[in-house]
Amino acid sequence: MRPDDSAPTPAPVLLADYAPPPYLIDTVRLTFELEPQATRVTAALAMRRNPAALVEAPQDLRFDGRSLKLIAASLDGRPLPAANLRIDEESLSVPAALVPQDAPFLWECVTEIAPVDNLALEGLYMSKGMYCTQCEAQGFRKITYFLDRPDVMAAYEVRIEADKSSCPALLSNGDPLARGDLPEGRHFAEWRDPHRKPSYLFALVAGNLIAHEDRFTTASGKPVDLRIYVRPGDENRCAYAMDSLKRAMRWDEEAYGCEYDLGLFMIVAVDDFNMGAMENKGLNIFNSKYVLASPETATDATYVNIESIVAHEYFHNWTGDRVTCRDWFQLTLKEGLTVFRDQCFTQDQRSRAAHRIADVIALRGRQFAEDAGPLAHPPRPRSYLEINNFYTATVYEKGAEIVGMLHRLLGPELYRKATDLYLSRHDGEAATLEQFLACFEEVSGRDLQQFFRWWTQAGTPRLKLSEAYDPEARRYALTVAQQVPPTPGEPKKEPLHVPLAVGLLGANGAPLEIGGEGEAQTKILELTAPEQVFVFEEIAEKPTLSFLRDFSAPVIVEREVEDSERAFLLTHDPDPFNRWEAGRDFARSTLRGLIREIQAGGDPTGGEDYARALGATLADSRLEPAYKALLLATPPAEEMASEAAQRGETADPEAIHAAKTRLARLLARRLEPELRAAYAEFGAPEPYSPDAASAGRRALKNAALGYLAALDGDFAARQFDSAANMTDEAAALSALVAAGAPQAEAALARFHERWRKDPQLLDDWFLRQALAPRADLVERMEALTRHPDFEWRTPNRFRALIGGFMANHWRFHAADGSGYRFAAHWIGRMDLLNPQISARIAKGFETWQRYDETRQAQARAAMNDMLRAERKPSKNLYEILSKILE
Ligand code: B3K
Ligand code: ZN
Repeated sequence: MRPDDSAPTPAPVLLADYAPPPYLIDTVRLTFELEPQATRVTAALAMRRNPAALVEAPQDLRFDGRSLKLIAASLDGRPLPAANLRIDEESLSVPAALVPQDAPFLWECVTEIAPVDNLALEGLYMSKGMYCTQCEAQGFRKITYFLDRPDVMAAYEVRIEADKSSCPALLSNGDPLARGDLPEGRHFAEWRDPHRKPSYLFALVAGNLIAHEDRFTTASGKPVDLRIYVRPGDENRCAYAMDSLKRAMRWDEEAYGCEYDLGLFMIVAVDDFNMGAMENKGLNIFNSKYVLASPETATDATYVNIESIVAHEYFHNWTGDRVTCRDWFQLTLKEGLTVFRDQCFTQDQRSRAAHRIADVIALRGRQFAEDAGPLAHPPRPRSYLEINNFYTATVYEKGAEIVGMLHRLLGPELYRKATDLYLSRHDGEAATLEQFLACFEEVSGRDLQQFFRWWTQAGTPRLKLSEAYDPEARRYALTVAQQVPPTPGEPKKEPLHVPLAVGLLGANGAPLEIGGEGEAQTKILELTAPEQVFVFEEIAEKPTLSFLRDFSAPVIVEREVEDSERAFLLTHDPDPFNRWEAGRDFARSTLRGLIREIQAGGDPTGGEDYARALGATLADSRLEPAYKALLLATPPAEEMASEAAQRGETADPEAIHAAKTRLARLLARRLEPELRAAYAEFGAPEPYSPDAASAGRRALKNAALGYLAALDGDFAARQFDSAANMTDEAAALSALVAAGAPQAEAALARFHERWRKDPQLLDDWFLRQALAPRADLVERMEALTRHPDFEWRTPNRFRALIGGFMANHWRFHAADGSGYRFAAHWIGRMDLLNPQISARIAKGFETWQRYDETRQAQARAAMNDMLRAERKPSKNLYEILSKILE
């Protein structure tokens, strides 16, 4: 189905069209005269022809530039009259005849921009009186005319001039050079970044900011000043981010041999930000919610996020900044690799099993859905209309799994050799995935060309298994077949190279000897053919298979097993991931049964077996509290809908909701003694510490509370009233709201009264309500959008209420289409201001084909409405919705 015919159809950018730039920029000098309405930017670029350009004939000098007012331009000091330039909405070109071809030349230009009017938050904009930038992917062209592509790398010098009283802090990349006063209450600062970088890593910040300071000494003894800049009043909420930063710096030295390379590293917290954070060289800019934390205001989950995002952005200093991407199609080269690095860091800092499980839940929830729907694309896409639409779960999380598979196939030593080679060989360069993989091939002597397909082919592989055991021959044979279903634009798929970590268990639950690693006897099998048989000899008894341990590859395993086998693995599998997986699978099969019973009408009866198995694991003293908390969380509605789609069935939001409610109540009743015991054991007040063990105890206690709240609202209300930290307070509030307890309203009112001055907690207050399982939720949402605190232009607030609502599976997919219409109305409004946010949130519609025809018609109408020509949808939103509708 094509969207409305009158919608615009912009031209796509193709990977196949990549050509090196005709010109290069060696150095950049920028002067900013900051004014909210009229900031002057003077740029001086030392340039030359690119000797590696493919075309011999002189080329026009074409700069990217958007929404710029050109004041003056010159080449080698000679002014260029406007009549000599071709300027359109996206660029400025100087005819080839005017551009020196045999000698370096100097391009200078003055442009004017209005940061205060920049509500798209891309380029130079203002957030609560402070100037800041966001240039990735193509925001620099909204600051000055430039060759705004990652393979043009230059050394930068920056001078910032601004009002001294409103902007005491003037920051840019690299090292500070000079600062001083200017007439009329203004002052200046100069910065120099010695490392060549692409324009997307440029950053500038100016405002009333206070630095929380610390110091770090690198492995080779170089001192580094560390500063986290925040608004006055927030400086006592930076300690955890700083501590995370220092741990990340040390970890990167130890795990990758990567040392920091400047004398200063800065982080700035900004309230209005399109995403989580940004890795600008030496000057990371963060969404405040991933910097600020105190026990009273931040939950354990926030602490974990801060730790991993601080680490992620810091790790980009090598994987992204020192070695960047040749073009935006290679985005996963820096993002997949850096996510893999931050995941390993978190696992090392906290519990390996619990965080591997959390990463897989996130991958399945977001990436598998993307890979199975109309927006499926390979981690290295072949075309885009708007690159900002490709900061996806596929590029990031599947990209990380791909690097993880390389780690698994080669082992830790060769993996490290390969990354050492990659980082030294391509230091200061803009690289490709081919160059990255070549390093792995070189150090291992292996041919990894088939493996490369993981980056170029979309879709999640499906594996089918069959087992045969021959007691006479003491032989066990496992046949694995792989198949990738077609995805948009890719009808035919090639087989992939898949590492499969497996183990076999005997009837007593002990691992069988199969020549594998460690006590769990885990063996890595390499699947490369469409179908392959793996034979295990000397197997004395019919084994139970533990397949895809630690989730060794991002695949879907299609295998029907009995609940008794799930219960057996849930008790015995020595691989903690697979043990949890058995429990999750058991929960899914239980919910499936309940859904079927509900659809058939009458009172559902299922769930008793699952409750018994879960009760046994809760009583198992060998398991960590954090792990038990994970086992207690039943699959979200989204996972059940996605599973129905995988089986070729129509997802039924009403039945899923009813089944989940029924199971939660059943578990609460059947496991009440165990849940109360867990609550009593871990519920005693203790001074707050964000460490993993304490967080794990709180997680189990609050998971228990979540169930018990459905039986006893006063129980959760008591915790809400007496909580000494935000983890306990927010958990109690969520439990009350999720259980629809009568005490919920009073708790929400108190929470608002207590925290209305704190933007992050106000976001949370909106989010909790958007997630409420209430039949009348859309009316409630309409009222919330009229609430004076609903500052909808702020991305965090918009994401909390509108994005939160779209994550409320039951209500967003309401049969009457009210959820779709509500979301579409707000996405359409946001699109006029901030297309990155509207397009990202609109992805919530991507699963519309899983549902019945009535819902599909409602969703289609809502999407077509957003695309109506008179609404002038942005290129970002157009690309997402037209693909979803196709
Ligand atoms: N590289 C940035 C994301 C930029 C998104 C541009 N729309 C943050 C990160 O991945 O670290
Ligand atoms: Zn990143």
